[in-house]
Amino acid sequence: MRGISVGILSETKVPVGVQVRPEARTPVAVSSKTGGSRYQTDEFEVSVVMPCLNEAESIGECVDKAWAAIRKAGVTGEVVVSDNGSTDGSPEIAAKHGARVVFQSLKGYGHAYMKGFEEARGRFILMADSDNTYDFNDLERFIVPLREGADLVMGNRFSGRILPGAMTWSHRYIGNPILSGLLNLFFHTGIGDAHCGMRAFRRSACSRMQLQTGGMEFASEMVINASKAELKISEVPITYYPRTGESKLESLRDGWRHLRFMLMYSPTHLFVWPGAALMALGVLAMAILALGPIHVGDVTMGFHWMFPCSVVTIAGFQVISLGLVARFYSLTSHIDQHRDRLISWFTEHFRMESGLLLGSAMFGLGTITGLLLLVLWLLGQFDSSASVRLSVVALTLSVIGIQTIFSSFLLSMMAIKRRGWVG
Ligand SMILES: Nc1nc2c(ncn2[C@@H]2O[C@H](COP(=O)(O)OP(=O)(O)O)[C@@H](O)[C@H]2O)c(=O)[nH]1
Ligand SMILES: [Mg+2]
Repeated sequence: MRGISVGILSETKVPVGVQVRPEARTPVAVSSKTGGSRYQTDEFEVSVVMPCLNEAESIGECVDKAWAAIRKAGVTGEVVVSDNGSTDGSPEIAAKHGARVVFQSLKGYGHAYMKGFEEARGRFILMADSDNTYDFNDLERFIVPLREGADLVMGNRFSGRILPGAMTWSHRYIGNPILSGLLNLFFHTGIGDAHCGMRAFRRSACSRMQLQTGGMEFASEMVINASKAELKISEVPITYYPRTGESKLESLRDGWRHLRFMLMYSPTHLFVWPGAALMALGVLAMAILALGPIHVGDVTMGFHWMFPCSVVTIAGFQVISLGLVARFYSLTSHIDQHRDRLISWFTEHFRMESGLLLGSAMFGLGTITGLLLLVLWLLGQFDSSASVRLSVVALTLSVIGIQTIFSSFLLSMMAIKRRGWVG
């Protein structure tokens, strides 16, 4: 049934918390900073939300199909189309076919969806592209798991079908597997098709996903945040059809945006593990070389090799320190409230004074050793190769000591906000 008024809404730059439409049944608007809905009560069972950017060739058909699916499923519903810059008359076509068109002033796929979710009034939201790639008849398959308690239902094109011409070879065998693989490696979501554009979720779960990104990386953010918020996620196999009209996705730009988002949402993977690997490599190689030259075939590796090892060790330590600061930052600034084992251990055991003591001990040991070597040199008893080896170790220790002292201060400053006072 099409029980609601149809038409294009003007751009809604109303302050949050203000009722936007005059309809008697419109519930009171509430805050919706994170992609959550502005409506408190469920007006319909399902809101079908579509983002649209210049899809004049397909939008009308998609809206018709969405309405047909709502009727077929026998549920109450609405079709919301979110536009933020079409120049081909798509919004007018969508409205003519019975969609409620909402406008977003900010550009991008993510922003369009956030506006659509904000304006949705269904108990469940089904989201899908407006390019004929998804079959709205699948609506019921998405609603059933939601009715049974799932919070988010993801379509899975790989366990369903991908029709010839629907997905490019590079997306199917390179882009999607790499990005989905990294997503699951970093965030353990277990989702088979993390970039599928057809999904449904419980509207009340929307604000728990804390959605913020404006571009195509929104698709990753939703899956990652839903998983971090421990929402109940299920998957349904679906069919993916060839697109009508031109794709708005730019593979390299958007692939990078997904990757960048995943890295920034996981400081542990971005900083801590690579830093730890660098440092372990540097320390190990330096320890071996400190004992004397090593021979690899005809090549002899003397103390000169300790310089790059020292650089690698210091770089590794700096990256780890930055990683801990980044992790703390995401905790205190509420970017990521999830606590993995590393951060739990660290927040429990880290004390600024311990960091200062450890840093001072390393700095002191390194500096005293350096001074002793200086005295030996002044006395003319400087054995070049053994002393240089020792001085590289001493310098490395001093630099790491200084870094430890100041990183401890910085981490404690960040903890002030979290715990009320330094740790
Ligand atoms: N409103 C709006 N919709 C967008 C934007 N970018 C993409 N879309 C829509 O989002 C859906 C997905 O984009 P599409 O080009 O199909 O990307 P693909 O499915 O990854 O190839 C389509 O319905 C587009 O019309 C945007 O910046 N604003
Ligand atoms: Mg598409």
